[in-house]
Amino acid sequence: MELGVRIERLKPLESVGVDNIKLACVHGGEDLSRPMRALSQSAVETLANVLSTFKINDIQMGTNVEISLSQLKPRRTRVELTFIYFDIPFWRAEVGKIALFIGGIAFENKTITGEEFQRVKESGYLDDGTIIPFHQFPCLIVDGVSIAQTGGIARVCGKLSGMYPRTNDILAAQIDQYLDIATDITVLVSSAGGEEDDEKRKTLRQEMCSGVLGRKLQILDKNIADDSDWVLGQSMGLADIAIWRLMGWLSSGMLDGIPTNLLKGYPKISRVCSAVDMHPKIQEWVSQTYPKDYIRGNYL
Ligand SMILES: N[C@@H](CCC(=O)N[C@@H](CS)C(=O)NCC(=O)O)C(=O)O
Repeated sequence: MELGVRIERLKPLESVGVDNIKLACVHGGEDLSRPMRALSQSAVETLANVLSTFKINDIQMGTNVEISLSQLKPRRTRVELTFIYFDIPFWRAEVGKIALFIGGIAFENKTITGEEFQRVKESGYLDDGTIIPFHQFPCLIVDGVSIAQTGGIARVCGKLSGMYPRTNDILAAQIDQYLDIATDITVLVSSAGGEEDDEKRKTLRQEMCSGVLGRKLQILDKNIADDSDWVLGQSMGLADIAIWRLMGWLSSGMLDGIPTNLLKGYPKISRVCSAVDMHPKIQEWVSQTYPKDYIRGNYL
């Protein structure tokens, strides 16, 4: 069941949250303001987290926000989370980490060195005995259970943070499509990394840009919404974050053979990347966790 929350009053502040907006709860035309007041503190916090993903300009008096009732159920106050990845902001880990950050959910950030990675590839365990299911990263430990695979991790983090629906299967599948195309593109581009000869690798990537990679980007661009800043819907979501970081990597100039103007010709991908990059929560995350001179990409 979806619950409509109407924004009744908005103070002109820079961020959106339950403190600076007055909400009215409506469902099917029925005013549910009283039950709204009866919501538990953790439900109100969840609501605030969902609302904080909106840009201030997207929210006005009378704005209707659809929120799944399950998102408003009090969630467990404490889940022990450890995110394990390399010390780089690659999309595979960033999409989950940023969802937790936006949701205000604390997690331990564990980085793995290249030497330990080689041992994990062999054994499937960290040096401290933590299980790494498929000998790959990222890996998320949730209350002692090791979870692998970028998509699965993103979904868990999204559910905990309210950024991935628990009851809307269609929206969930739509989000999944973009996580999976991001994986397809990553696998495609990474395939050239196996070529040890520098010149041949560069040529392979150049050919990709005008060939298979260009085709994928064109198809992705075509599938992005026309009427919003975002890939799907009216607020930033997991799909946007995944595309932003993936394209940031591809257009950063760090991959020999892939030009920094890669996104020229893909206006909707560019638009999404710029919108994510400017989002206040992303700016906050970047300033807290990225090296000062880190090139996040060229969005044109
Ligand atoms: N299917 C996995 C792939 C993850 C992956 O390839 N991770 C890389 C590091 S970014 C890795 O661990 N590679 C080592 C290997 O595949 O053996 C996912 O979606 O998370």
